[in-house]
Amino acid sequence: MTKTIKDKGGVSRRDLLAGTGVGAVVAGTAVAGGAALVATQSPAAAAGDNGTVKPGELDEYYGFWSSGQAGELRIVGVPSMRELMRVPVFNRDSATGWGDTNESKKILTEGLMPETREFLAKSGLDTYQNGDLHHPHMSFTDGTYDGRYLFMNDKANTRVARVRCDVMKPDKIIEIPNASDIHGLRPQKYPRTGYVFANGEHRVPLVNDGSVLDSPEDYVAIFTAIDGDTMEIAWQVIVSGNLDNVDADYQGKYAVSTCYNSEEGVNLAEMTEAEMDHAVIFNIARIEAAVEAGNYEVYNGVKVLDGRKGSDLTAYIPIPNSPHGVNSSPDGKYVMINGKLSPTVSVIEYDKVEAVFNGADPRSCVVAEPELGLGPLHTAFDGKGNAHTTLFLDSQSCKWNIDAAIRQFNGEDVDPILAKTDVQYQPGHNHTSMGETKEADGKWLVSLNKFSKDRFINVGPLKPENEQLIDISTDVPVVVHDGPTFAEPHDCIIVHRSKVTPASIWTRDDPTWEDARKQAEADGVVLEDGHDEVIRDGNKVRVYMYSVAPTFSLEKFTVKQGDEVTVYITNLDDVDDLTHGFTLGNHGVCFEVAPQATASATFIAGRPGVHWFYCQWFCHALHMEMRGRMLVEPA
Ligand code: CUK
Ligand code: CUA
Repeated sequence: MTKTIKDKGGVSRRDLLAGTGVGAVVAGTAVAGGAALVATQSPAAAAGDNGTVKPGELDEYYGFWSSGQAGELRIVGVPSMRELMRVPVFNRDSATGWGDTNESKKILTEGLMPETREFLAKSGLDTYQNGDLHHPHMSFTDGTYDGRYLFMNDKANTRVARVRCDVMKPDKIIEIPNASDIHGLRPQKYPRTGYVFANGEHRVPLVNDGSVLDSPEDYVAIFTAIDGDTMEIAWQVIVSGNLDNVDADYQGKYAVSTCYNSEEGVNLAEMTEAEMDHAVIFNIARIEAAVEAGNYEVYNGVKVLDGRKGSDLTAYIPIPNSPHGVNSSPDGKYVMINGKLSPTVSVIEYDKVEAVFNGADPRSCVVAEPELGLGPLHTAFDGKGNAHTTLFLDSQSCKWNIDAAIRQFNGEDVDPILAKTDVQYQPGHNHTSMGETKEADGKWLVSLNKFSKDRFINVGPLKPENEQLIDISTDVPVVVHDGPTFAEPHDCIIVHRSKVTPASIWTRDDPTWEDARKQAEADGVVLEDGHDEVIRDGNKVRVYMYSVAPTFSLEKFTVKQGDEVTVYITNLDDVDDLTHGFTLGNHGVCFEVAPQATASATFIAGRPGVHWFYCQWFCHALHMEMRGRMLVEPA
């Protein structure tokens, strides 16, 4: 049964509940076994202050949100659900100049494969213009967040990016060779990150050079381990089936991926034919030993090991049916494989995995398989032994007890389901506060719902999604906030603010503008000095200037039509929140220069004439006056 959105004609149950004036609507739903849970609201929600962060108050958590096909990372305050910042990663951004400045272009291009750069150049591009960012995850030390980096995938163009948590900007973006479409991504939790595991979702020929086309039996999917410190690829493993999501354990022994399409088909009918697919468990020690022993082939400069069925590097655990999400429990004992086309979540006990690698029946590590409802996609944890699973088709979040599920699996007459909460509508990922770490605190759950339908005033045919904040501190979870979002956050993490300490101003020796610093030195300019200069070098012109609110140090400079001009701006203001910008009229040039940063862009001087440049970041009472002229002489 697919849950439809709402009765169009009459008054629905949701209308009635919504009419109580409590923002929180929860439906206690009759569950298998007959015990109906009573709809409830938490006392705090009734008082109207749960999830409310008053003006001037600060959030307790950072939410790091993906944005799917928008290609950026978003920072959201939790529990207020206020969007605090957007961090462009795989996309271009008009406000900050990400994708246009020399500094960002370097990060966006240097990790591409040479042949990619070559074919993009033929289209007049330095790099891809889009990305599909599904999974942002923070680096770990000893099973919890360490505040160093965020890692994230680009499904569209097979890339992985790293964002520095001190300045909240990407510093490395790499293309993954041999794989096709990086989807699942998680960092190693223990002892530290360490590896970043990335799943190539689609099966392609290895090597994909056109010599193999329409013989899918020769296609493979590739699992990649990236060194999170260097952002170089450590090794890759070929697997059977399509790879979907991945998680790591809390002992540093295993990574676990879901695989659908064990049929290895190429169309929908073929891909969903079998009742059982599998989870594949990667044995990290054995893989490292095989690398050490030289048991690999090198493709595109990367060590590739064969982990297909029958290999001793991997274990294939049969799972019903096209499983999707994979989530390790914070006690480190279990990993949940979410059934998607099966109403079940399969619980694998990590301690039973070693026996499987030593020849035991692969299903012997499955210790529970509770039937939760239709379309289980992802599971989050409260750190108190309970799990919350999104039910896409039922449009519900299901709270269940892990121990009870195990006892039920062992034949005891017990119902593991504790509550079902309606969400609006069709949830994909969910996430709890600190829930993917050993410090899961059981306070908040966010349900990332794919459709908002009638929850907001109509904005036209393209609707926002709806991300709901759910209070899970009480026995029955309570929805306390609706949050519209633009396309299309798949996943998020909720990180206690004590784990992250971003800087307020840049430090002058930051590596981001190292190229600018070197060029300036070669030109006899010291960037920090309050030094401005216009250097002509053939038809290349380098313009160095600095900004101090509310002025640019150069009020004008002169170039010739057709010159290749690079403008370097150093923001000498060292005051918190005093960002300047540089927008050059009619040249497509615009970038951010935060306090103490240097940024630059290169462009061809266009039409002869006067072109104003101005600061586009409001910085001062005289911000409108912060401008100057580029004079372009006829060629
Ligand atoms: S996936 Cu989108 S709902 Cu890319 Cu993590 Cu599950
Ligand atoms: Cu500087 Cu506005």
